[in-house]
Amino acid sequence: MTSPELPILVTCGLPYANGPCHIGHLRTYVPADIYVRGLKKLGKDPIFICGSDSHGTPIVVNAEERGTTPTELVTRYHDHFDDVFRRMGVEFDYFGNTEDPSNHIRTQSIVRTLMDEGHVYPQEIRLAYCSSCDRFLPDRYVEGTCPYCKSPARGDECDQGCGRHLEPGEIEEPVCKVCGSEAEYRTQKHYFFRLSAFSDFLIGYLEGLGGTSNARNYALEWVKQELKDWCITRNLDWGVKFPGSEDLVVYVWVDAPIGYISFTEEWARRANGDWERYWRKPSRIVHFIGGDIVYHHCIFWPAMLKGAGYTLPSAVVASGMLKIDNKTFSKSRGYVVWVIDDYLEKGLHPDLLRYYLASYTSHTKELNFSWSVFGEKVNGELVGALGNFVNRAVTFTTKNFDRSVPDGDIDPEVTTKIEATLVEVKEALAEYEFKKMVDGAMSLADYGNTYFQSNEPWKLAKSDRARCGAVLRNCLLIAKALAIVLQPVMPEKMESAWRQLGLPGTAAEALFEDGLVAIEAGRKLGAPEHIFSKMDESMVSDLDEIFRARIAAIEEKKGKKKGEEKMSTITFEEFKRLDIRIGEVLTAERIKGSDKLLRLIVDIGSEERQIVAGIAMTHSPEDLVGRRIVVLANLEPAKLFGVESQGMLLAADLDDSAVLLGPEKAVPQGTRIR
Ligand code: B3M
Ligand code: ZN
Repeated sequence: MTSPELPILVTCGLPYANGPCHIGHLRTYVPADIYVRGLKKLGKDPIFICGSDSHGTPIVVNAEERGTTPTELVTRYHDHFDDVFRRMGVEFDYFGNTEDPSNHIRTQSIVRTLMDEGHVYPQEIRLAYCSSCDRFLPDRYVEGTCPYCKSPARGDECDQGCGRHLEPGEIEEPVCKVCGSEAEYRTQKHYFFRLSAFSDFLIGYLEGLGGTSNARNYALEWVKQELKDWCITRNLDWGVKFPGSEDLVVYVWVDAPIGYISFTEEWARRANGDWERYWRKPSRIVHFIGGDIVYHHCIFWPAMLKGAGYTLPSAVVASGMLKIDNKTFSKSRGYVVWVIDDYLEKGLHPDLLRYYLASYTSHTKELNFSWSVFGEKVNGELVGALGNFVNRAVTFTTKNFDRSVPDGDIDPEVTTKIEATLVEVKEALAEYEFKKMVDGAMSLADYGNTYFQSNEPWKLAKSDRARCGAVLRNCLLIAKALAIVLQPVMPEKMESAWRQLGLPGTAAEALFEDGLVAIEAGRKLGAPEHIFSKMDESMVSDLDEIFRARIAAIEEKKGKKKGEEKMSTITFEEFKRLDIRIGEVLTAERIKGSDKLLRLIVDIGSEERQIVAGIAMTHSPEDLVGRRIVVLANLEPAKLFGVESQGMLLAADLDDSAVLLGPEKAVPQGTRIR
């Protein structure tokens, strides 16, 4: 008796709907998409589920800082991620949102079950409380010191030190993130998930867990140390209400993974599917996640599923770190590549980045992104090896055989090479080794080039037309096999190859095994075109320049800030030497050749002065005339754009714009400021 195949569900970690997509995100999503496409090529029928994570304190804090609502913020970024994924060819069957009603309902149902089963208990705990803001300070609302390694840490995570998850109340020397005052500790009733009771279960479960060894091994180490019960409630309005409580929501790490279930339900509703096949019965669930959320997926999540009676994940696949230009990825320091602004909007094809992400290194190792390596990969591997081979096979056949596939036997050696490639590609998929998959395919492309070169079809065209035809038919088969094995990695580009080969249907529908089936003689090829185009050096350096300019700008700004902090004191005598006065702007005009500078004539009481001010970006000359301003009158004159400035206008330096200072009420020009 053969057992029926298990239904397969693949998910990706849910991006926080809290900021734009960068290539750090894609390091998880692109390989997951390749995996799903690969499964389809094995004849399987997986569903691929993801969605945005809309809860948690960072989103509330961010919305507050931007003067908007969490709903507005998460809707915007939900749409953004949805758009980026489509444009990058990451094709989810359903992309949900943890704020959707179905996720609230499923989360509350699971939490109730856990309570009914005795896995959740109430307990009074000490929590950071800000008396000036008059509120408890959940997670990101509080900063302080990590109790384990003493590094600066934030509420729920030691992000700069040991990386531990911190439970509410654990952080030492808490300070309110909103108002900066020292927080105190107060007690309040919260709810805990009895994680400690799941140790034995988890050890057994993890030993059999598939996926990448980094996920399994880290998790096993943690479980073997000691598991603490897990506080699953927070003092917040935004989130999924804790059942039976008006002022508590569940911790974001409860309702976020439950999104995997509720999104499957949403998918089922639309696709006439059955979500319980995946979550209530034996199935194969594969989670693709970033390496920093192994704890949540290998410990919290399976314990919750076990406690509530749902199907357990079969595999957790954790991606390695991302570096940008060999430096640790960091948005705040500018070591980031934004998918829309820095990549897609620059006219770069999504498949090139997909190829880079898959082929740079093993999925669990550190991936470095740099524009120079990007350029080399595109030019050397895609244009030089793959594109060149397909193009040679197609154009040569077009020219010499009137666009139709010639007759002739397939060389056993070619069949063997394709078979070996297929074996390697399938193994690679099973091991979640996308680099191995691409390397296998690219070695077939190299083989193709060598085959073409050594058989010299351009000579055979004159000396042995039959053999020439056979060689080309072999080449076209190799090209077809390449289009199939690389379709999961570069879906659009490989459809272009498919069309050129004149094949019926799409490269997407083809199975791996079809890579061994020669194209029938007589079939008409499509019009040849170059699949990839070369990136010239100036394009690569322009992209690199954008990236470098951003880092430099950030460093300059930071340098400025530091300068401000370090300013030393001056004496009153020194201060008295500054001649600061009220002035009135008499005339104002732009300075030719400069976007930033205005030339002002200012009446400072005793005389008129010409002052050059860098405010043209924020102020129009008309608006300045007649205005009372503050002038440093005895600053040494200096020439700016060839115009002498005899003093300086004072303004508050707000990021990139200047906010002019002025007197509180009418004061005559020339009045001194002390
Ligand atoms: N929203 C993002 C992260 O920590 C977080 C993932 C949730 S997966 C259920 O990478
Ligand atoms: Zn406060």
